[in-house]
Amino acid sequence: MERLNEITRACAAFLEFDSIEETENIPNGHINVTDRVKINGKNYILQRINIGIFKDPIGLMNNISSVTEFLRKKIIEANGDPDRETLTLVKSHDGKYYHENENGFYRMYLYITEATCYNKAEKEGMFGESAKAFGRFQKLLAEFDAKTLSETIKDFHNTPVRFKNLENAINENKAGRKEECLPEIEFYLARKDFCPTITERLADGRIPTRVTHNDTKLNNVMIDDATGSGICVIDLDTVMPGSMLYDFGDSIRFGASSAAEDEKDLDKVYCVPSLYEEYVSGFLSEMKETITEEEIAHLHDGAIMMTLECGMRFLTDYLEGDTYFRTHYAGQNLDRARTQMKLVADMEARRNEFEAIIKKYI
Ligand code: GN1
Ligand code: MG
Repeated sequence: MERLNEITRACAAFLEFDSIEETENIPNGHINVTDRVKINGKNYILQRINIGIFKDPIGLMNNISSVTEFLRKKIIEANGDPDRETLTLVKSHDGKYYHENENGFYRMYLYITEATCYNKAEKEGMFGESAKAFGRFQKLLAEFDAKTLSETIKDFHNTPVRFKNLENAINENKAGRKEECLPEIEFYLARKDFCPTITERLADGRIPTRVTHNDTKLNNVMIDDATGSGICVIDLDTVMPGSMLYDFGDSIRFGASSAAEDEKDLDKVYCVPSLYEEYVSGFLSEMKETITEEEIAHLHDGAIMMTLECGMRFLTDYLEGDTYFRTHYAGQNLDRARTQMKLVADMEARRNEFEAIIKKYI
């Protein structure tokens, strides 16, 4: 009941209604709280933004409104359907794209009907469709002025900084869990020299800075129920200047894995070559003209880097007492850190095999 009161109160800031017809919590994300709500016969998405993590939520909402308005224009120019192919924010009664009260900071989107988010590629071709959607997203944003975007999380994909954070968490050992995860600590610390591979190339310009999504999990694309194509990229909280390698890499990390992010049986966890190939094919079909030689040369590093980085973040959070990522059971962050380790080791060991796949598409 308390939850329903919270939701009703937040929704009333955006819409006029007598009562909410339906609510459904959408448990996919690890950071914000997301619900589908049905009001006056129409579905919406209500999100409570985690302002402990997104410390400048107004800057964040300015990013999202300018990015979605830019995309809307591009989609209309291409004769697409802007209500389905990009997110549409709902204005509050105060004319803002957010609402804040004692319970939190909220935003509302139109709900995209007849489309679904998946945590695993359930059908052949689905992962490739997500690749095209993320590729198209990045291509459409190529002309977007990166200087107007605020950095919603500082050093988000700065892997050397993430490495330092892990070292600090080990030294501080706040939750007293260090002794439980010595092999995991050793695994991540051993990869220190690899961490700056992308950041140092971005810094000296060998790799171009682009406007990127930075959180390209498969479940951040809506797949059209009727056509099976990736129609809309969602979760725009981390759209910021970055590297194409981040977007490629994070997709592979999550979507080319044989198992869930928190699978306990590590024998089940590896990087699936056929899925990797589907993604490379779809992504490069959209990015062929813009990708540079240096980016191609480091594409597989991108996949390893994003997996390594995410694993370090899970382990850091475990050592700090699970304060960042939402967990559903004790030890989940350690399980997550372990699957990422397994994936990193697999992608390192089979580098030649994966790089041969990339070569086929360039
Ligand atoms: C978080 O919110 P969600 O679940 O889409 C995280 C990503 C991680 C991901 C790991 C803002 O994404 O960076 O890669 O969990 N988002 C933020 O599953 O930290
Ligand atoms: Mg997210």
